Amino acid sequence: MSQAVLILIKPDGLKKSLTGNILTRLSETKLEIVAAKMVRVSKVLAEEHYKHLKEKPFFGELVRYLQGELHDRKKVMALVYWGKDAIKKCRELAGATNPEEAESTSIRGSYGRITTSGVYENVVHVSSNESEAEREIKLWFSPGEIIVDLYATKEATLKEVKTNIWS
Ligand code: FUP
Repeated sequence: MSQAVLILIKPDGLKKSLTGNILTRLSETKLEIVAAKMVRVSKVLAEEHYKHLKEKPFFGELVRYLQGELHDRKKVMALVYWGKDAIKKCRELAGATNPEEAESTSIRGSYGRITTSGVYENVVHVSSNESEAEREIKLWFSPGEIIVDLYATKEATLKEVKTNIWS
């Protein structure tokens, strides 16, 4: 069954120049990239993304990590991969959440580390299941940024929304 999955190349992955390497690894899955962009991550976005971990002692540091505060790289690369068993395929390539437990040839096993404060710097995020994938994709992307119709949409007329256009 075709599925969508959110992938984030986190600030440590960008700082270590792993983007090309990670995309090459992910291309082994033969999945289709249906959305991609660079994102400057606000505190609100990072907190919402990791809201299931709000009670954890490492939550504050985790939010700072996703915002790039620990790596002087205040951005992440966000992508949506789409295709058969997308979540399972991408999570297998990513490896276990804890880089020390991740299979050594996986992305996290190869490039992740645990900081002295205990946060897993694990290079990539991969949605854990279909409902999380939907929640996360809707959080990171608007419908027009994705080249296939993944989820139901509705028409809305936005009035007085201030935005920048090319001059
Ligand atoms: P995953 O689905 O693999 O991203 O795992 P989680 O949602 O459980 O964890 C999200 C992030 O929290 C991980 F990417 C790293 C961080 N984390 C820690 O730093 N320490 C922990 O003990 C667990 C998670």
